[in-house]
Amino acid sequence: SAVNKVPEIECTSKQMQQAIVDRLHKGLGTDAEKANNKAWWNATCHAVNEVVFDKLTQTQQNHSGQDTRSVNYLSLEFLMGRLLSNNLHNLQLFKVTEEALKALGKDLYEICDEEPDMALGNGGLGRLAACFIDSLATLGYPAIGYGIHYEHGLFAQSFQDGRQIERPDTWREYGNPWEICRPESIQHVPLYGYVETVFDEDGGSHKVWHAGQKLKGVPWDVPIVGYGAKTVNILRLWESRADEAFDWDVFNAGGYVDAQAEKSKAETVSKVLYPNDETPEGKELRLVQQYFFCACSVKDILRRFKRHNTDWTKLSDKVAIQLNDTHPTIAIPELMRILVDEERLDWDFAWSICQKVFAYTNHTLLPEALEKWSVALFEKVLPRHLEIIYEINRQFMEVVEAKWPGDDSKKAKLSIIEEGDDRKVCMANLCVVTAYKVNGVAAVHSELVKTDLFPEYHELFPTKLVNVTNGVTPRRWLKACNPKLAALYDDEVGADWVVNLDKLRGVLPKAKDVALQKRFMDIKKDNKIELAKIIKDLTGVEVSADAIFDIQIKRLHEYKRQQLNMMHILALYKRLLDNPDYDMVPRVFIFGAKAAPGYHMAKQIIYALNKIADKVNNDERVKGKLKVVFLPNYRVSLAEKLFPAADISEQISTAGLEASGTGNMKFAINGALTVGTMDGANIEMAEEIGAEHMFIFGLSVAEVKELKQQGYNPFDYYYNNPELKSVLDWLDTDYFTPGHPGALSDIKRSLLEGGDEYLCLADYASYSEAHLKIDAMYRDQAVWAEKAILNSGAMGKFNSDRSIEDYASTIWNLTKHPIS
Ligand code: 26V
Repeated sequence: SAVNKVPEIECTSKQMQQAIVDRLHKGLGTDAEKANNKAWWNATCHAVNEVVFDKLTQTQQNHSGQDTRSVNYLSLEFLMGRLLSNNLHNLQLFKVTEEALKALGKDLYEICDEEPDMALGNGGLGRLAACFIDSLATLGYPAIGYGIHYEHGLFAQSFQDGRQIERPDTWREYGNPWEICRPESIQHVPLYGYVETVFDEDGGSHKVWHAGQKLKGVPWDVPIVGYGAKTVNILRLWESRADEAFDWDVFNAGGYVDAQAEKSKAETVSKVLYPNDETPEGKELRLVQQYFFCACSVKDILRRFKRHNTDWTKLSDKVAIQLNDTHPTIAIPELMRILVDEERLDWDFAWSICQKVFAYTNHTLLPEALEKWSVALFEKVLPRHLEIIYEINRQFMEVVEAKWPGDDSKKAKLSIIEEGDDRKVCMANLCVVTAYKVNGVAAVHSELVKTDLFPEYHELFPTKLVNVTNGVTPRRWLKACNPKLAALYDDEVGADWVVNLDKLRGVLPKAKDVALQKRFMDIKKDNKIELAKIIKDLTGVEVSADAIFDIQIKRLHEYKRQQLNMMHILALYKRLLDNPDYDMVPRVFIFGAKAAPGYHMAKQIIYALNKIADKVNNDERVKGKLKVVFLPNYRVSLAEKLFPAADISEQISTAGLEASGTGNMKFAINGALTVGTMDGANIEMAEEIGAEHMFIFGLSVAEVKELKQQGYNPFDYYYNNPELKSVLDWLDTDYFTPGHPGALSDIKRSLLEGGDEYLCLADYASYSEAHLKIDAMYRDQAVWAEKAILNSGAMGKFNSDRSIEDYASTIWNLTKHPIS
């Protein structure tokens, strides 16, 4: 697009040197002699901010001046990672800053490594939000991300005797140069208390919520720099504080100490990110967190609207609110409450507005992950919102009755309130009833949302459920993380692939070109050598860059099947022990994953993989053939080192369970070949790349359903596959945990007596075969190189700019407002 072509900012190396040294002196009170790398990082960030803030002001003035329609992306998670390298690339100042620092005796890559990750998310859902706001700014759309300013992001992980240890993440212990506090935009949030009905003089009545507690929401803004640096949007993160005004009474009554206790209670609300274990517990603090952030955001949205508007019919012209999963659902009754109780609009009018403002994205089909809150808890924390939900539901039940007269089972299924001993509020149902569009995140997932998750809703609202396939930003996930491959693409297809990833198709006709293949494979080798150094640093294990780097990085969950990968590793190990001449291309299996602290089986799988790694890596008999490494503390910044160095990408979820996946895309863009099931976005990747250029294996969604229907018995596979049996039996011995037989037995148990919910045994043979094909193909480096190029070059569809254009046209009805 024309928007992003010309480098905007003129800046010489001399000027950049001056700016950085200036920040060292005047901003940090130090100098080039004394400064450590952290100080250099800080100074560089502040130098960059001088440009960023300028563009930020321009963008905000422009959007506000034109009263543009904007999208408000509400998400409990934004997994931003580091910002310096990305901002430099998007400002097109990376090269000049690299030169400037070099002249000052500093290495920009080392300086970038000083930055703590902004880990305000768990995994796919949070990282998607981060890619989306990058794309929104790059494309010139008015957009604002709303989230929580967690003091502690996702826990830091280490291993002790192979077991996961969690420690608090301290990303902003010493401040963060990227955020700006905006006390002028503070919001106040009521909680608890009771509802009073006030009778009006005209004979009507309205409700007044008398809060039992109030919080203060302090916004921190992080500038989001679009590529080409025309548009700089903001990510607004809310931090909770005690509301002094509210607690003044306690204070005045001489309760100074009590007031301090109240204060720290209020601050716990934004203290820590909940680790996702796909089984939301009905924790009061989590509900308060959700409401706190939604209340602040909705009020902020309305404040901006009211700057230019008095006519409420215009709200849906100016505002779209995207709910990232059900976590921000409480924004719906909150908007209703403000419109009805505070603005005193008529219910039906307010409801019609709500139905035009909210859209909802579903990110998982796992039934245990669908949020439900107990009515009793709701009544205590948000009494007025519960009343509003009841009224929404009462009216909706009339719609259901009209469609299916007398059908109580339909009503039970569709009701926002789940009846029973412990009545529950079903957040997903509230979303689907209200939202004007509901989307899944890959084609197959969106179909399953229609057929399996919400079939009755789909019948009732046949145009509501749609698909928007996920994507990832090529700025971070190719240009910044893989500079050598990026430079090759600049040469081959022109530098604007960065804003038009379809351009990569230009390399497809040349996939057999020997010179191109050599450059491509040399780059991969360089990246593997770099990763090998990191592996040595982090684990002490030496790996050879001549081996196949086979990588599985994602949250640890049974449906993602790290245990299937593990079974195959054990089989290879066994083959090598049984037959020292067993012919295989050397392989390094690399894992990175955090387990939710309360998820026992996930933690066992980490433990098992670490124990197996210990044994394998120290076994002289398999030296040079097999290595296994589990990298501690997998996070965005580590991912940036892993994707560029991968030969094989493991995408092996049970078909039907991985909504999309986005790591799969990052691997392929960087030239890894996928071994994967027909699940999530793998299916669409196969359409783009050609399934023959991937290693597809395992049961399809339909076959999974059929097998489960006819009654799946893992023992059938266990007894019929001697290798599989011996691998599982190995887990019962103390071979990997000397002196502790049975330490790994519960993994075996869950795969056999436990019923193997995720069909690892059913897919094992097919998976093992796929790996034989990988081994055979890798021996022909020309064929491998060709396939790698065909994979990378065909990934145009999976950039988040395309996803955002899909949202903008099919859901948000948004227009670009490029800043000139
Ligand atoms: C659930 C919970 C429950 C309790 C507390 C915190 C928490 C946080 C997140 C979740 C649900 C996470 C769902 C999720 O991450 N889905 C992933 O979304 C990706 C982006 O669409 C997609 O690529 C992955 O396939 C999907 O698993």
